[in-house]
Amino acid sequence: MIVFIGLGSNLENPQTHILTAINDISLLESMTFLSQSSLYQSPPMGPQDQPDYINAVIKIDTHLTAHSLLDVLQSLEQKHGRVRKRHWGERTLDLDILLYGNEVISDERLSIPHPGITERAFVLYPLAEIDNDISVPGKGIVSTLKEFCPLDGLKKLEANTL
Ligand code: A4P
Ligand code: MG
Repeated sequence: MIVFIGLGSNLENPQTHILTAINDISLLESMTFLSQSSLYQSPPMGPQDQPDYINAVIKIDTHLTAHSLLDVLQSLEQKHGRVRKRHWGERTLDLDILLYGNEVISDERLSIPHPGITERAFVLYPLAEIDNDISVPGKGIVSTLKEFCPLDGLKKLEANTL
């Protein structure tokens, strides 16, 4: 299954958290790393008294079910010292399953496509960088969705390596 994963961090050198997480994911036997967007910086969505975020999106191929993939990603979040504080609050590493093929999943653990995709510049712009023609089930094509989504201060970073 082709899967897009959104990465976000705004604590303890966020750029390093994102890049090491991408590297960790690329080494996992349960998935094949296919491509990644640039890193992007943006002001926080939600509580404003927290640092700017660094975000990126990666594309992988995996045989894992969406729920097993979530288990793997959550243990990676734990490895990066993630402590859940407040909703939409600061975090060392946030891993969201944005798209799982063309599947629509809605249960107590998973909402796929990720409900925030269409309103979040820090998700849509990196997705479009990987592939403008990605389809978000029930919502449309990424390039079109992007036209209706203001940048909200999103900036592409030049340095994308450790
Ligand atoms: N969950 C449901 N669907 C999914 C999915 N598709 N992928 C469940 C991953 N997890 C999913 O996650 C809570 C639960 O969501 C998980 O246990 C899983 O079962 P969480 O990350 O602890 O949730 P949260 O932080 O309380 O809320 P939420 O809505 O997940 O936060 P977001 O959407 O991750 O947003 N500003 C900028 N500029 N950039 C950011 O990346 N991120 C956030 C957090 C806030 N502001 C931001 C950014
Ligand atoms: Mg999350």
